[in-house]
Amino acid sequence: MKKVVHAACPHDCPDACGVLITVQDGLATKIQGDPEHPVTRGFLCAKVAKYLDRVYSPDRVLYPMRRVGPKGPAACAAEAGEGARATQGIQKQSWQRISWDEALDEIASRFRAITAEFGSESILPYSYGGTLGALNGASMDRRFFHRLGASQLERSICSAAGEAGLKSVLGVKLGTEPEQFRDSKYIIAWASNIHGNNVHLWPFIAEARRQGAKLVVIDPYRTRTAACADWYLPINPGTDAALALGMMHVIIGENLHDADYVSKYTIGFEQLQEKVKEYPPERVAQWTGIAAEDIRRLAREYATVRPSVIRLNYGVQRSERGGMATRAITMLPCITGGWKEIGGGLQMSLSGAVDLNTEALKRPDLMQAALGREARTINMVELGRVLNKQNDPPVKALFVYNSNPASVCPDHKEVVRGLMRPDLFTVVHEQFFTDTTDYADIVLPATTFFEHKDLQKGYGHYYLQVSNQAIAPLGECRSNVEVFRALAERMGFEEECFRESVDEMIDAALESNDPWMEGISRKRLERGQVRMNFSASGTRLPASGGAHLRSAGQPGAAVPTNANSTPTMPFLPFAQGGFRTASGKAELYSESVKALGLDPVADFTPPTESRHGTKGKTLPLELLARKSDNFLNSTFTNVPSVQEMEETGLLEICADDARARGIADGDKVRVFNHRGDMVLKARVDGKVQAGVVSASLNWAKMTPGFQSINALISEKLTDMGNSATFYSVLVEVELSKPPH
Ligand SMILES: Nc1nc2c(c(=O)[nH]1)N[C@H]1C(S)=C(S)[C@@H](COP(=O)(O)OP(=O)(O)OC[C@H]3O[C@@H](n4cnc5c(=O)[nH]c(N)nc54)[C@H](O)[C@@H]3O)O[C@H]1N2
Ligand SMILES: Nc1nc2c(c(=O)[nH]1)N[C@H]1C(S)=C(S)[C@@H](COP(=O)(O)OP(=O)(O)OC[C@H]3O[C@@H](n4cnc5c(=O)[nH]c(N)nc54)[C@H](O)[C@@H]3O)O[C@H]1N2
Ligand code: SF4
Ligand SMILES: [Mo]
Repeated sequence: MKKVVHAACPHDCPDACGVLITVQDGLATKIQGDPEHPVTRGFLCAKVAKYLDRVYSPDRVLYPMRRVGPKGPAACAAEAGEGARATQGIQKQSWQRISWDEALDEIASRFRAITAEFGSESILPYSYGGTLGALNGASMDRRFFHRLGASQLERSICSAAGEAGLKSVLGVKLGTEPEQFRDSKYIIAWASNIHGNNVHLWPFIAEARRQGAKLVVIDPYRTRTAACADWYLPINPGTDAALALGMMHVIIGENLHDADYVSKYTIGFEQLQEKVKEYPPERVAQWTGIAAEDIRRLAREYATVRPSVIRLNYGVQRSERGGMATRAITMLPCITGGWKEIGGGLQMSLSGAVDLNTEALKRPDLMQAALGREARTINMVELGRVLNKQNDPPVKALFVYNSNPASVCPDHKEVVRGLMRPDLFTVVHEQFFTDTTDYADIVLPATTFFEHKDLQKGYGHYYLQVSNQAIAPLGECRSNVEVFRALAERMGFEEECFRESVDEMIDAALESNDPWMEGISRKRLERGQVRMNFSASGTRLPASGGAHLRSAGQPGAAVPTNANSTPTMPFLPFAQGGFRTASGKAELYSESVKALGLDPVADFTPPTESRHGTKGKTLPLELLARKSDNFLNSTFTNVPSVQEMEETGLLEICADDARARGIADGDKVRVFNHRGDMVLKARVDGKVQAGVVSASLNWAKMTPGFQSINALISEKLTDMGNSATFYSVLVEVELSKPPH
């Protein structure tokens, strides 16, 4: 029997694609994009187009496993007498298959014993972006750990600094919808690797360019998007706040701002006007490496070629002062009034539009009941320090799911040292034998999105979806929801919520007072994507439509995109104010930012670990430890057909910096700082400027010496949001000496 199942890609990606899975006699035979999805429109990125290879990979974890060999990847490889290839064949040497009953019993009894001796907060859950599904991302797991009284995890490794910066101005994570980029005349991709990380925005940009729009890219790395831009501005890492302040110096100084919008909908303009006087283009040029004349031109074009829109992505906020940088950039459309126009404004995260009932999903009240107070919170970025130094109480058990910290977490060597602790009981729920399973005591097999049902929101568009289950779980795989349900039962937790079905949980999540959720039911979502119900809220809709509405023949009229969707009108969240800050205005001056000890307007200080920073004299090069275009953080790195698309193990360096060190393209080089080192292959390809080098994230066990590039990254947190500082790192590079 053949059927086509509607699903949604759950990976940590703004696009949240609509997916169609063809199933023949219980076997998935084809994956394709859902052409009905108005944003992702029928195509998938190259890696997910190969998803059948991932689902049916011979390397999947299919059964619960108990460790029998020593912890660590070296042990696994040595035992197998082979190189450090992450295949199940090698891994099997360290593992013994056990039943689910044995696995659950062992986990429950260890958790009980640890709680009795050290308290329940010595148990730490560790999860992040494996799936963004509302249920398998954060529901039964949270109920379980709340009821257990485990430590809470501050999940700030990715975007917290930027979210705090954005919200300090807007009060909410909303912005320009991707569909409107086709109506823009001036598009700035600011720290935004669109072809790599957000590919479904590209067709809208291409459409705008066919109608004469200009694309500007601001990025220290010459991405594929930068290579095809009309204007590429390489910027020194971590200096974006200076550029935004410099642009506002020009815009305000030349009276190019929208005085009417500013007076109606913002507060703090006078203070901003004073502040930007400190940032004339000549001064900003010294930090950013962008010529003063270019800064002037950028500011003038941005303010006058309209509509203009900024696609701001998370690259700027992985920097020590990333919150402030995001804050300063977010002010730009607030002073130009760009928010009023279809195709104007700014997009970073749009996730604030979907107000799921997270209390019902996560049940934080269970923690109160268990402990009589909030459990302590541990920042996921600081895992290395926490495992090695935290003592009040020490972490004695770690439960990892939806994450691969032994690859993705800063200060990799400290993380590994912690994971090697013989007294640490580690459970990893995974689809594959990753870097982190190398340190697990118990590995549990996890389903992929083909094998379970979930509710899927996106952060790069305004559509909600249900991802239906397409095939039965492989082997003995279980979803996150089912694992924590089973564990709750083993622990004797009797609350009704641990027995809720998946459909009941979806229904509970959708039960929300938010008018934008009106009329959005599970039944509708099961058939396909549904746009947030903006028309239910009294949000101002424009009197005359954008180009796409005109081409549909009815200016300003409702245009249904597909039978299952709410009619779509361009959504302009801030056309008439509507900011969700304390003042209700866009806050160019913010008391809450001041309360953090930061400049209440905005300012620029170079990151300490940068060439202009206080540690700038210690090492000469700034490292961008980037993501790969064809992987998703550390996911997909082990799938052979995906590996073929991505060259790994490179250290990209400019010709001058290479020559000064006697390095030629293809040489083996050592990149190092006081935290760690890694041997990579030099690539002199013009992607980075002098003073900057780049290397990308991969599984540690795929590289010689089992190192992740995160061995060079510090645990230092950002100015806002306690995020990681992956892009504020100083290093040196030298020719690698042969071992003998
Ligand atoms: N193919 C692919 N897609 C992905 C991911 C992936 O790993 N691979 N990861 C997913 C995840 S988890 C996320 S959070 C999103 C992230 O997607 P993005 O927000 O795009 O994040 P990054 O790739 O970290 O950074 C974007 C760009 O910022 C640049 N950059 C670095 N430092 C600076 C700086 O100081 N200033 C400026 N102007 N630019 C800077 C980088 O070179 C990069 O090209 O993408 C998601 N999508
Ligand atoms: N150097 C450097 N480091 C980085 C970054 C960078 O740009 N550079 N990016 C950072 C960012 S933005 C992020 S978001 C983090 C991402 O860090 P993580 O969230 O840890 O992301 P992944 O590496 O994708 O690992 C997710 C794991 O979850 C597993 N998984 C997928 N679905 C499920 C499921 O349903 N159940 C279970 N149990 N497991 C599942 C996958 O197999 C995968 O191994 O990495 C950060 N680390
Ligand atoms: S990873 Fe992103 S672009 Fe690729 S299929 Fe998933 S949502 Fe779409
Ligand atoms: Mo991320």
